[in-house]
Amino acid sequence: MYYSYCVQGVLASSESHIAPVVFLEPFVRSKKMDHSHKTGAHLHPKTFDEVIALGFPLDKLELLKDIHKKLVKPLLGGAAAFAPKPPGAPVTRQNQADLSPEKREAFRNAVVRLVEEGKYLELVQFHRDMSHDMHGMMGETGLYRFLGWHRRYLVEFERELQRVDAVLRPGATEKLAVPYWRWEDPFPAWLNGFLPANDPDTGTPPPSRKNASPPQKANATDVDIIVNQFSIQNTGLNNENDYTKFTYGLEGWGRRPDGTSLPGHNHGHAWVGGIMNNTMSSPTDPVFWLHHAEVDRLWHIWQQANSSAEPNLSGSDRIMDPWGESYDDLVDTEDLGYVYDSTSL
Ligand SMILES: [Cu+2]
Repeated sequence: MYYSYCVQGVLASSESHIAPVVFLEPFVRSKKMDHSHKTGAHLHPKTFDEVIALGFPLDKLELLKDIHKKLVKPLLGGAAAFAPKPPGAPVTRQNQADLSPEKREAFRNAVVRLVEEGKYLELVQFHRDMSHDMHGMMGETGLYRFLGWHRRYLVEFERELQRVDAVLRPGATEKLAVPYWRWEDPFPAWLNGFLPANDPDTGTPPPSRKNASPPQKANATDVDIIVNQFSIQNTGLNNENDYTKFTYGLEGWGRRPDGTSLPGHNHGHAWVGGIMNNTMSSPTDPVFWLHHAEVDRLWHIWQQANSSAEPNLSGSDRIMDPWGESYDDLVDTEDLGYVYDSTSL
């Protein structure tokens, strides 16, 4: 089950009608909820194209964040089990372009096995549950939770990959890790046509990818702006700090020095297209994990030079539900069982 926010102040489940529907002053309206997704005011954009077009509508979202805290979180029940750190040395996440044919095949086979088990759909459902408040389009808290939440999410996926890979390749000397896809590189050709999971909305194979602009995915200059020139970002938020400016640009809300939109994470989703452009169900496409591993790697690189920068998160906002870890548990990748093969942009 997942929840959606609507600007009318109606809170409803998109999957079933057993979820609570809450009307709140002063947003109660007599007209029915608009599900046309044609108005700019609608706050659950279905695609990353819409997310990009929406900008960062902070004014309306702060109220909804409050609604979420008071009314939704208590209804959601317990967190998923804590995943302990795996034993042994950390695994190395590699550039997908450098991955051996054996590892490419092992990755694809492990994903197929997770799909067959039903585990893959369980993982996708974590991302479809927008009540976890893990994207900037959900407001300021979502902006600050974006990096920590997705880091924890990738760890969950990586450990599931390793679990099934140990069965599929019992003699393997190296554990699988999530590869990363540098945005300036072309789409990983070894994943062409590889869409083994069904669209959770329809139960049928997802639409094929587009892999074309617009929007542009970030080039080398854009990535340099995101990581090294983050201080030029003007978020308009109160109490903005280095962390605010960096995550704002990396997620995809930023500006280039000439004032044009700075392509970041959001733009990569829209550029790949197909189900990657679906805000909720994008992890259905396995390239999601490679795209987010690059987000995570760029954060890791930035962290080395900006170790004291912190998101403005306190209390339960700091806990990356449905898991039990707080932001503080997610600062160091080695603690989570992985390192990157390169810390160059
Ligand atoms: Cu994403």
